[in-house]
Amino acid sequence: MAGSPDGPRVYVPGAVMGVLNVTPDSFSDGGRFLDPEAAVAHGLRLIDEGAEIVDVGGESTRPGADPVGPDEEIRRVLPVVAGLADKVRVSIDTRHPEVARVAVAEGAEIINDISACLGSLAAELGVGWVAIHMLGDPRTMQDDPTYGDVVAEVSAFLVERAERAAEAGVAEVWIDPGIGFGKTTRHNLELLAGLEALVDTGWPVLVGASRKRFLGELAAASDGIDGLTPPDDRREGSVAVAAWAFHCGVRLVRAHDVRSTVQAAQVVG
Ligand code: HH2
Repeated sequence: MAGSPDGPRVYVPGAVMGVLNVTPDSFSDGGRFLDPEAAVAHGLRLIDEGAEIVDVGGESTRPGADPVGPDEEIRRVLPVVAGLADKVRVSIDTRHPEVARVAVAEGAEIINDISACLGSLAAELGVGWVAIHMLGDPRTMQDDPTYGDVVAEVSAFLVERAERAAEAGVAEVWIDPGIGFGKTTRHNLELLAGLEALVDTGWPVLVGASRKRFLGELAAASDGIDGLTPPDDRREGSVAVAAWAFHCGVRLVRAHDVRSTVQAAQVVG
């Protein structure tokens, strides 16, 4: 919500980034959009449902995932970026500079970067950049992640990266606490509880908790069953996190279930 105490209240809803994984092995939509036509059709659906950005990725970064070489990643994402970039803002979800370069040449406007190392490339290419916090790399990040104060440490890391990128000339910098990237369920919940601290840094905040494992764990516990609910069955928790994030001042939520998340944005602003 914006506006002075005496002036009219102006509601500025948060925005939604739709997830489009062109991979065989993503934890939720893996294998569903490997065919470029199916992927572009899904991207168009996400736009219809209200996504302001479609995030195209060609490598799963779920815990334990095997890395993918840049050539294969480019082969997967390029036709999809090309098919969507004149219809919506496309972000390229990659940690590989070669992939970011060709995706931007094809029309991607934002580099969504789990390595948090591609800020100078974003400056060189004149595109936006998302710095995500991750502890280690996807293969090992869930091996006993440890923090003193997770909110303070993640925040300090992101602010340092964001300042460096802005100094290098990136005009659009986002910071993202990296829910699930080297974090236990408790760390994820502490980061969500502390989102206002990230928002208070003044950098626009993006949160991506959609369908992640900790939500499966919490949903199973509330259903009174052992283990995890499957990713497709984590929508309620995902939308609850989105509503909370928007309430805390987060401007962008990355989501598989775009329609429900847009509704949360409209309700909470
Ligand atoms: N999480 C994933 C991928 N990209 N980008 C941002 N900015 N924030 C996130 O939290 C984030 C992200 C992992 O989720 P997903 O893409 O759905 O699965 P996978 O890595 O298995 O492809």
